[in-house]
Amino acid sequence: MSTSIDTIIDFTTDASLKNIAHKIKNATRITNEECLLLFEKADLPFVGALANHVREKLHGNKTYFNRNFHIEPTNVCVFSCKFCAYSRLYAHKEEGWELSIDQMLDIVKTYDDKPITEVHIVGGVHPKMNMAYFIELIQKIHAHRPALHVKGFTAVELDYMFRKAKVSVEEGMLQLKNAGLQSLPGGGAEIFHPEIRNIIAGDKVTGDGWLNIHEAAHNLGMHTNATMLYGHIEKYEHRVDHMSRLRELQDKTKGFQTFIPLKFRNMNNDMSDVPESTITEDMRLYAIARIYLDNFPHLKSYWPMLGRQNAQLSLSFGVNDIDGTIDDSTKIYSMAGSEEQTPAMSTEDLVTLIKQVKRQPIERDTLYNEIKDFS
Ligand code: V47
Ligand code: SF4
Repeated sequence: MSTSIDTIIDFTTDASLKNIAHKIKNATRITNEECLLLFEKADLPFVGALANHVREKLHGNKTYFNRNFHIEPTNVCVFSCKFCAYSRLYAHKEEGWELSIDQMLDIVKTYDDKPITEVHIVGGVHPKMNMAYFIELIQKIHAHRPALHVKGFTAVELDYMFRKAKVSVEEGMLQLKNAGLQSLPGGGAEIFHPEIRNIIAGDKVTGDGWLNIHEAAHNLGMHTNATMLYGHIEKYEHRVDHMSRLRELQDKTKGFQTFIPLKFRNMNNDMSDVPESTITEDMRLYAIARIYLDNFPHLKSYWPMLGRQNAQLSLSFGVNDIDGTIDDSTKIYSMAGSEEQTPAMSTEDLVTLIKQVKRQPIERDTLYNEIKDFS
């Protein structure tokens, strides 16, 4: 059992940290300066107790997962993010893969007799796969299995698609929504601040561009997620800046569902000399995100990248969602050095993982409607 917030308040001698603990107890928002202070000064038990308080107030012991599968249309990409172990430039496309619409539909059909609720489509930015191609894909998936929720395309893919099709962000989003796209995943956010973004992902959509695309989706009533790639060359200030831009947009639109911190993995990429963050630092980040992002309903740890044991641990540090029963088509992390080389967990595995730490496993759909309580 974790320490209660009252015990933490009693035992904290540092006045500014004590004040933050009082704020969280009273459900008062903390400032950016206070968030930075937590990164700089607060130890894991302190932020853990506060985050757990917030988590249990919001969700009790409920821990969500969903049944989904991924389609990765291609790993050929016009961009060259330094941390990416997954993409291949078009000039080396023979080393990569490119799926036709029929091949992707065949993947969808392999799940015909399975109780899957979501397909997650995300991949590299292929110069020849354009908006018309993806509209056709979405329409065909929809026609084949209308109840399947189509969550797809990072703002990076969308930005490229819209620019190539010469449509505005608003017009492009509307066309995809009309074709059957229902929500957006949170990828491509990395670190918004240009000081870092220009170094690690300088040639793709800017932080403002990413936020713009999510805002346009929210304005159409679509829900989206947000990620942050952390634990590389960014400083605490950049994390605070990133989360504050998300909190601000969420105040405006309320369209984000889940914040997903993504731990930088350093294998097979151009940043292999950058050490990975420690597990203590990972858990501190989850906890601080839960404390700071008071308008985000959910905090997700993505087990294929963090590893299942660490994802389980994160359930004590603010996390209330551990994604889904992804099958082994997800290559983005195994290629970057995650311990999950073939990321697949059955529903039973996920339920056991959650129950082992005395939380309540709930299957959800993409929009967090509860499907089944497994407790
Ligand atoms: O944007 C790439 C990250 C993201 C590495 O919304 C890396 O439900 C760590 O966003 N080390 C794509 N991370 C995946 C993504 C996602 C995943 C699961 C669920 C959802 C959701 C979204 O993967 C990229 C990038 O930030 N990534 N390379 C790496 N070496
Ligand atoms: Fe391309 Fe995405 Fe990899 Fe960047 S992270 S190189 S945009 S596949």
